[in-house]
Amino acid sequence: MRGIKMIKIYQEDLETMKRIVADYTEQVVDFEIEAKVQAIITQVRKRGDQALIDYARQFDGVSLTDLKVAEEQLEQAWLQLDDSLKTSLKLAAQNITSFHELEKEKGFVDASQAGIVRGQKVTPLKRVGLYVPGGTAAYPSTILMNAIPAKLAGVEELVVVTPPQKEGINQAVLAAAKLAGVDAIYQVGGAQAIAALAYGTETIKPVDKIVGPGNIFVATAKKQVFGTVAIDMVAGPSEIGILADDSAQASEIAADLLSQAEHDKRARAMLITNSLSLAQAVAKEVERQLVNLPRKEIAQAAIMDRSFIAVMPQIAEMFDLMNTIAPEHLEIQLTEPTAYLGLVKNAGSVFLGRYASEPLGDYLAGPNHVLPTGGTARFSSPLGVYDFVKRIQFVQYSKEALAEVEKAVTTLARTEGLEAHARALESRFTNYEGE
Ligand code: HSO
Ligand code: ZN
Repeated sequence: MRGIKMIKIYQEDLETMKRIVADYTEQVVDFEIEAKVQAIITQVRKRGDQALIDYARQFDGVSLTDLKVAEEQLEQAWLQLDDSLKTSLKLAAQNITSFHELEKEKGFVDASQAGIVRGQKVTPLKRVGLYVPGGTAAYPSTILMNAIPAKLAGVEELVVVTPPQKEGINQAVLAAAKLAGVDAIYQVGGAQAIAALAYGTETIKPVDKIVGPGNIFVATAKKQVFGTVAIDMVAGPSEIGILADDSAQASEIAADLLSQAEHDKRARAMLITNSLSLAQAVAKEVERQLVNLPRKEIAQAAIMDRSFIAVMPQIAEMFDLMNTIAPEHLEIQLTEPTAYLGLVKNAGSVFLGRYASEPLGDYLAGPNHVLPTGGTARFSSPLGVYDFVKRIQFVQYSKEALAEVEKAVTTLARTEGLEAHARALESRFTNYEGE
């Protein structure tokens, strides 16, 4: 079975496997694109709306009279949406809302020391921009996953930018935006959209944070405007890692691997198992199921170039390797899956057991589908309500409480050579006037 040319099966020791998976991680910086993006940003800053209209003609082949999509169009899109799609979107929105409600963060006040009040308050960002890609990658589900947490956080103004389309903007996207409470949609895409959100034009007001997926131009532009505004993360191609033993069904594992492989030629689908017979059965199933997929060309490239099965005898080693990979999605298809949750150190989102097939989470279980990729789950988290708020801290001291710490503060200040700092404190007790 090792002769299968489709998905590689490795039977190596842990250290060798770790070296092999490291080779799959890519980091690309394209200087040519960096320069092009910089030029576009400069044009938008100089020429505002007119630059956006010119780029729409040049890049999208669309002559725009209005950058903003009329409110009635959103309304219409929702009303005219197919009933079963409406019901599905509503159910998804409900589950995403109930899950993300639980992420809401409260501030605190600490008055446990006499004469001292300290605290932290949580405040929503005022304006947020959400980038929605054009064409077939314009996913209504992604609008819900970004917009719902933003709205729950209390963001005042949430605007969507999306590339103008000759045939008009995807109706399902407009409908999802309406359902999620998006405040305005502008027809502008690419690096120019990111520039408009960061710096503002006559029509588009500058935002505080830009979120949402996009192509290499969008990702590069987001990196370039970071600092002027906040950004979410720069998402790479989708990934799925599956840990399975003999209790799993090969056809189901193969189907789940393919679900992420169909996203992108650079997507990664990885199975780590302690069963050679499962590995062989999954490889066969992947090949069999692939032939019938509408997006087989994309899925096949991902399976051949970027995916693998690793057979490892020990469950502890299986987790060790998977934690090194830090996959965006992790399925645990072992007997008693929940018992293993403690061994998961690095993953974006975990799917436990046979019935938690990954696409369930892509659409409607409730956890977010905007997740860290490319190993960044080592240090970052799913998109959530907490990404749309900031924290502000405060203190209040009585005169007596300040007197108690005066010496400590002035000592620290003078050690740092900051005399004015020390005197500011002392001015509460000593009058320097006329000195
Ligand atoms: N699996 C994708 C999200 C998505 N799937 C959107 C379907 N639509 C990235 O995690
Ligand atoms: Zn997906």
